[in-house]
Amino acid sequence: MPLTFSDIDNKAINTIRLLAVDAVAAANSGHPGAPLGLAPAAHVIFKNMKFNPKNPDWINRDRFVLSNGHACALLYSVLHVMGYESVGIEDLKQFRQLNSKTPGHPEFELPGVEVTTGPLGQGVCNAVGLAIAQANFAATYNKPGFEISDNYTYAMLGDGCLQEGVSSEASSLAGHLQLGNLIAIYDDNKITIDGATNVSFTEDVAKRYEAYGWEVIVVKNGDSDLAAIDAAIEQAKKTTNKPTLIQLETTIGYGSLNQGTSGVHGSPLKADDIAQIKEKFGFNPKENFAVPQEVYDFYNKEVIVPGAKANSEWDALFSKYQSEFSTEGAEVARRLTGELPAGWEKLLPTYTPADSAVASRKLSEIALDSIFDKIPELIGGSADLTPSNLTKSKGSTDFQPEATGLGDYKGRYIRYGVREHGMGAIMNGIAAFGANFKPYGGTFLNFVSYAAGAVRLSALSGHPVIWVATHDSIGLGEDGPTHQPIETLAHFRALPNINVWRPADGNEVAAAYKIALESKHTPSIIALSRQNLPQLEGSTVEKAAKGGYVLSENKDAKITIVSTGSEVGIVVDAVKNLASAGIPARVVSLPDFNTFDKQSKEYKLEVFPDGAPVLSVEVLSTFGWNKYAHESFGINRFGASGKGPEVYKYFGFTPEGIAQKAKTVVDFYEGREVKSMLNKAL
Ligand SMILES: Cc1ncc(C[n+]2csc(CCOP(=O)(O)OP(=O)(O)O)c2C)c(N)n1
Ligand SMILES: *[C@@H]1O[C@H](CO)[C@@H](O)[C@H](O)[C@H]1NC(C)=O
Ligand SMILES: *[C@@H]1O[C@H](CO)[C@@H](O)[C@H](O)[C@H]1NC(C)=O
Ligand SMILES: CC(=O)N[C@H]1CO[C@H](CO)[C@@H](O)[C@@H]1O
Ligand SMILES: [Mg+2]
Repeated sequence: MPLTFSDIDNKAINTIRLLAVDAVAAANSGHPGAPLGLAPAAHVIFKNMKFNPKNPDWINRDRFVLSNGHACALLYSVLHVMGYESVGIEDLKQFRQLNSKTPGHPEFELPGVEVTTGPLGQGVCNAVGLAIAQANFAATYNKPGFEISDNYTYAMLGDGCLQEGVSSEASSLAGHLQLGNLIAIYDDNKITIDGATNVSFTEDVAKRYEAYGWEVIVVKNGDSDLAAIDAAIEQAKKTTNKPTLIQLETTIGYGSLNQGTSGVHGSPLKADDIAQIKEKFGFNPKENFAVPQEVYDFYNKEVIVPGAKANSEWDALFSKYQSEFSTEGAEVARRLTGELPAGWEKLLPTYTPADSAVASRKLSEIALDSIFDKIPELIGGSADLTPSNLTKSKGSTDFQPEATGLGDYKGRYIRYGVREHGMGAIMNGIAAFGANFKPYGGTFLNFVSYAAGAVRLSALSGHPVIWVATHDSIGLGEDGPTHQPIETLAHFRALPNINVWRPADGNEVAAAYKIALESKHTPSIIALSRQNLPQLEGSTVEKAAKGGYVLSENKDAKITIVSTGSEVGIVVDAVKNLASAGIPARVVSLPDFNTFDKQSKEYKLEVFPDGAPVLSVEVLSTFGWNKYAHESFGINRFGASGKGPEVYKYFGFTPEGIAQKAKTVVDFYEGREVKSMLNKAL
């Protein structure tokens, strides 16, 4: 049913506009332009949405994503008037101040903010992930008469989001997937920071999105035609087999003396401009952060009360669902607590040295296969490397619209296509949906870098997504330097809050999955080999789960060799070499720096004690290893194309080559006092 609008709607919209203007003015920093242009659309969207500000985590709420995150003064103002306790009027006054609840761009932690946005292009991809998660959740659990999951993900995005390539990746996939639950509102104001968009952006966006398989609706007067905005949303809601892009023509900085120019994009309005805009909108120019009581009352009646009612009706429905469908009901209830099925980790395979050598990408496939059926919140996929990175579990079917005949929305395997960055951003959205969704996605380790923008946001927002990153070194061989990672691990190890695993054998792979899946706020990259790796003497899941451990101890060691992944087995052989040359050595396996760094100092000093030098061995950049190692043997150049074993030999990563480096290190440190690199003040 179409909504009706009257004077109070305009007063409410102008209240939101001026709250944003005042917040930016108080901070003397921020972006007033987009909030002034988009307040009408935000108002109409939130009036259409089903959500309960008193229970922001309600699983069946509609989601709203502000992909143009610089417009967050709009979002904070909206959350305030909609009754979110997370944003009081004081919080608006503290906009952009140190440790306020209203930081410079929206952050996931704040109730009402569905995803962290600001890096343009990401938010709309997150919205695609939210829509995928909703479709999967609904298809998995809805029963006739029990629609425990329904409805919409809304996203607002600007010119910048549409210019960023990542949004094209996700939008193309969303069209293919026929995500009718996704409604995106494009702020077509023809302005970015550089001025008019016609200096760089003259494509026909509507045609592009139609070509992706979206429904496109143009609204000519987004500044004031509330009925047209509402009609567009109504139509978008009715279209259930296509996502919808509403191309909304707006005026950036609507009401400002500088409206329609880039001058209002990212600078506070001047005092005289603020005075005139308040008068224009019928507000007292002397008052700041004014919210007329009738506006609060209006939103209370129109949005807050109905939202609370919808939530309590859903609660009643869900409790009937639980008694009617006890298995599914218990499963949903468990997922909502964020706990994995009890004892799931016992399903992970373990290995002994008697087991045969296997590529760790294959070990990863075996691990995923062993848990996939038991963990319904696992939702996998690959950026077009399914057969070679082995991410598709035997039990899985494709997540596809039924109409394609390729699968259905119950499917838990997503064909992302060759779209690593889109995949990363979509996985963030899936994780942000809640219901304990655990997305994982496969690609070559080297191409995780393509998705670095999204990986950084996983870490910043604390989305525990998992990258199954195969072909993790020069060991991939013939594909050569374009495909062989060198700096990749150093880069991601430098990122806060991410586990970067490079497991050496089956037990270490199991440990990586155990920690990755148990993580509630930390993403993981699991770097896996193409080549076969032996099952190591001395490895256990428990030890590897500490991130680093002594694989083979030697009380008389003159050197510790620390290594990761495919080189650990070679180091073990090098140590045998050294033993026959009379040089005792110990071996440390360090599959994940971040997990190891969290162990006690006491434990870390047991692994890296004073007394003997530490040599790191890894066929990647040595950058970062000096945290643990006195000396490093790695590759600080690009790799080489050739057969994997030959490339290893070429760079000297053989038992003999490593033993030679170790001897040089032992000779150099002979007679010197050696302190552990971890034995430090800070
Ligand atoms: C990935 C990324 N690149 C650059 C920026 C800096 N930036 C912030 S807003 C903006 C212009 C965006 O234009 P548009 O989306 O049209 O927003 P409007 O000016 O209409 O508010 C830019 C380049 C950013 N936030 N993210
Ligand atoms: C939204 O909810 C209504 C009512 O439950 C339902 O009829 C409709 O199909 C839902 N739409 C989507 C896209 O889930
Ligand atoms: C570009 O857009 C600006 C502002 O909308 C307009 O004034 C100008 O004429 C346009 N230039 C061209 C070449 O289209
Ligand atoms: C589960 C799955 O898709 N496994 C495939 C992995 O790739 C190999 C070949 O590279 C196939 O033989 C498997 O069927
Ligand atoms: Mg713009």
